[in-house]
Amino acid sequence: MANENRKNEQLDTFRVNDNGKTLTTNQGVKVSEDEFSLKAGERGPTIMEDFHFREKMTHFDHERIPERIVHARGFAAHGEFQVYESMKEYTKAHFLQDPSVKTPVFVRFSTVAGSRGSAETVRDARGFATKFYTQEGNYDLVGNNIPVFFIQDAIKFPDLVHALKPEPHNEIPQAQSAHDTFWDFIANNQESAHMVMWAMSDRAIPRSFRMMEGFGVHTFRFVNEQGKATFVKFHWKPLLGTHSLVWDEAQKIAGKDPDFHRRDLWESIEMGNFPEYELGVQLLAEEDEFKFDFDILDPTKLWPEEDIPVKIIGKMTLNRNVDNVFAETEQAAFHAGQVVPGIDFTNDPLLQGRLFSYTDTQLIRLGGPNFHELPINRPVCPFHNNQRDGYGRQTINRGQVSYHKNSLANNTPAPASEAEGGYVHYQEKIEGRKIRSRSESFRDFFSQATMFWNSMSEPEKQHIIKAFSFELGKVKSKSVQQQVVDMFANVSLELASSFAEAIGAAPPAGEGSRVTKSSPALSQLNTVKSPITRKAGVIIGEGFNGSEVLAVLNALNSAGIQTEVISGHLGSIKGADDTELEAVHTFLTADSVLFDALYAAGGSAGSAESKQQTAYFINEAFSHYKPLGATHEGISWIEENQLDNYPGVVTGENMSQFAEDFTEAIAVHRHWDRKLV
Ligand code: HDE
Repeated sequence: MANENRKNEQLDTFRVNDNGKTLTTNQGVKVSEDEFSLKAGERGPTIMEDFHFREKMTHFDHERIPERIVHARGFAAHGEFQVYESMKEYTKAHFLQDPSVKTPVFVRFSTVAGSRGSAETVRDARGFATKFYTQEGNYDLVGNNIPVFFIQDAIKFPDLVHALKPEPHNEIPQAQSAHDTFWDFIANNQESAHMVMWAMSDRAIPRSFRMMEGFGVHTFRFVNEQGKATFVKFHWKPLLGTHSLVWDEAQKIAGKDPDFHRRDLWESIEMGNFPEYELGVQLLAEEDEFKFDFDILDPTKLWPEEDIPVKIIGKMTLNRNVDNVFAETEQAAFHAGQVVPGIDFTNDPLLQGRLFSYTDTQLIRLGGPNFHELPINRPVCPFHNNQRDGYGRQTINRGQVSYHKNSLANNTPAPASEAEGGYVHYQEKIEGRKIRSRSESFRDFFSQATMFWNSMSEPEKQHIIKAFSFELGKVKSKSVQQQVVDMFANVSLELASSFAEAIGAAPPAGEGSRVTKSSPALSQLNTVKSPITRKAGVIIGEGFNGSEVLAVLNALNSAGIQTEVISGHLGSIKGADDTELEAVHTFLTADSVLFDALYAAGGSAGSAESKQQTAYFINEAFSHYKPLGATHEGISWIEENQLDNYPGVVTGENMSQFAEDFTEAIAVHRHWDRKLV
């Protein structure tokens, strides 16, 4: 049976529309006055018996809850998931059996380090947490946009996060890893090398939540009806491809629009441009567990896609924004340990620790053990057990019995057998001594970090060198800087020498790496290139060539590109032939960093200030390798700034040809072959 609207129907029973209603207290008593507290005389003191004032103020005083210790800054949307073909051979998970079943999902994207109000385009990993409301209970795939992690054992997580967060003595810096304690942790916990390479790469500054991959990171298990297990790694692949910002742009957006990523997601969904991601799995037979030169339980390692292909098994579409960010996004409680029959864990020591931490954190964050009753967290299937009471309990469990086993209720609620859908943990044979140590097979910290480096294109390598140079350039301790240089010499001498020079450190002491392996799938240069949903700013002045510019805009729009007009003032801008275009931005309210491309469409260049601003916009977009287009008088704006004749700069007299070429240039995303002078 299709499951598509169950979550929405369930949420609907909690939705309230206050619009047009009479103001009441929480007790339902109509309020006669909401501007003046009850006083003893017009100029006298407020009186305790003012129950409306007391209730309003008390509620306000308690409106904040603790933010998430990590991933505090996040944004979410609803959607649905459908499998392309039955995965019966590998898993009995119900939501992965039938292509006609639509499973409701709720996805929360996040940064990791920053506080709840921090900017969104900072250099950081992004959380990609998906809650599947399946008919067998909730399944949470709580992943990141980077396929590996900093540490191998969960016991180090508090240390990592303490080092990453603002330093405790002065609470600086916010939402950044560019400071001493983070890099001190890295140099002294060298298992982090691989993830640091990802964090210094373009992956850590995504263009959009809609254009980043997601990874389950750990190795999980699929278990089929026959009880046979297969190791599995989960991937989300965005249909729009994986694209990033450039660092200078990311930092500027953090000031110009700290909500850049949530705005992008919100607006795309409102416009009907629903973000889509395919679910991929890498499958590995149990008997192949030891066939690799890394341990498949080590979360600092990925499985190269060229060795173990990603099988695409389904698609998720995000098609509905939340009604209320606090009620849904903020109160959503994800947990890596929430699984359904057919999906099981492995002994990855990072995963094992997560299985404890996620429930524990909700207890403080959401104030007690009943967070599963919050509308966003409720499963869409029935749930019955003997758990009772606690803060904020909403369910009214009827009857006398709240224990198992019992006879007074015929021993119900009763456990289900495996055949009836009861979750039975995979019976892995375990032998060993209790020991605080790490397996030797987890010891190689650098080979995959080098593989990542080897897989990068030249511009991506340059970005990584710059990122290290920036981050370590902010580190004050010379000793920490030098330790990091020496550490990354194990990854690549070229890399370590380059940023050592940039930060004035001694050349690296190490010998470099002998690893030659690379994995083309890791380079973003090989991603899907599409103009769809890209945003082009259209700089226009009074008296522009109405019909021709409109023809260009129509052609761009039909190619899926969004166009927004920027001019010296807001409102109507008149073309030479009385055509009108609505300027929705001025040079004051917008900035080139907020667009994927700029189109200089001509008309009067306007005041000296407008001319200067136009030059600033196009030069900045150019320096961020963005496509630039120009027609009519716009061509001279480009020429005056000597930006013509560069890759990705398109000028044209023939409008349909121009629109076609400009669309192609936009699809490329960034023109790295544009050598900046
Ligand atoms: Fe998390 N992580 N984590 N994490 N994590 C949390 O749970 C934790 C790890 C991830 O949008 C917390 O509800 C430990 C890896 C996401 O609500 C907390 C360890 C991955 C989110 C927690 C890890 C993640 C969290 C904080 C090391 C990628 C946001 C608030 C063993 C696979 C979910 C909360 C959302 C959130 C603990 C490592 C992803 C404290 C102990 C690896 C996407 O429970």
